Amino acid sequence: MKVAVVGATGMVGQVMLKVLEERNFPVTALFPVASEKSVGNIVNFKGKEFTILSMEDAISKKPDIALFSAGGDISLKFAPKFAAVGTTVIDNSSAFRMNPENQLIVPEINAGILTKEDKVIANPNCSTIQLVMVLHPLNQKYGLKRVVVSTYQSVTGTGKNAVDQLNAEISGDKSEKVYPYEIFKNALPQCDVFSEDDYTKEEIKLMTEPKKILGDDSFNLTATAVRVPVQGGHSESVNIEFENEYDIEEVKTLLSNTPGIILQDDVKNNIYPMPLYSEGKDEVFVGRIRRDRSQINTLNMWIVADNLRKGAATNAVQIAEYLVQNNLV
Ligand code: 2RA
Repeated sequence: MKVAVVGATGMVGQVMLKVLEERNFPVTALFPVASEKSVGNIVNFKGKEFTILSMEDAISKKPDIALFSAGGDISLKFAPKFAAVGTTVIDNSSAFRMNPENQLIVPEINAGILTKEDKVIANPNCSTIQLVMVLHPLNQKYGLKRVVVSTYQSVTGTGKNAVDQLNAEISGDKSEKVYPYEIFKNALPQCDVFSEDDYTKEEIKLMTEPKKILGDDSFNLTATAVRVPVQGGHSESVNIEFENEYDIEEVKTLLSNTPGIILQDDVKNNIYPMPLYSEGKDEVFVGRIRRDRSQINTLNMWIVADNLRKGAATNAVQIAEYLVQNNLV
């Protein structure tokens, strides 16, 4: 497969290259793409050096697949140009996610809807992916009625500059300013910019994308997204009201048997998911599953995943693997 990675020097782009290598994706030619100022620089892949190309040069190579993680404006401008030369684009930006023309895919849930005609496929938001990985089996078994999610999101979700701000503040340097406030020893109830009804764009993604992925508009969903001084992954406190009664042990068994999920739930031994230990892993970790005594058919749980991997790069590569395995590219 001829593969372009657009945004190859960014945090997600770097992880995309790493995951392509780790999973031995059948890359016969690699076209790393980054901003004009990076053209000509070198990226390493499978022990070889590859020169960063301009967007135009990469399009002219007519890759089979292009993995994008370079922001919505770049995706809107260039994804259609790649598609026009026959490339299948898997886009990690929010540009196409809620467009009815484009599929929004978590392979374990809805890859089956993909066809050869899907030339620009949207990769969901990181905090959405880890949430729906858990909601999907539960929805199938018990039916979702209402979901309340509060996130505790890693600074890696904002990018390298935010990681630099946190590390600088840890060492006492408060000059870096990606966020409106210091992030060290703090929690910012703002991920991305504020939008309609005083929700942030991140919260709106969490309230809309799951319904498209699950193909189910029948349940209610509300979210609060918070940035915390963490680097390993996003954590989510989730309260789920089902349409029907459930058995807590049955829920744990169901999730434990769901591919891509690892149950870490043994509070007697202080076993529960934590972002420090999810970093670099591809699974979604679930724990603290407990009945909500304030409301029938309702439970609480805690979900953690590496937002750069299953939340972005790994999910995108898994979509590419599905396309190859099913002769859709
Ligand atoms: C964030 N989910 O964490 C967004 C984009 N990666 O900032």
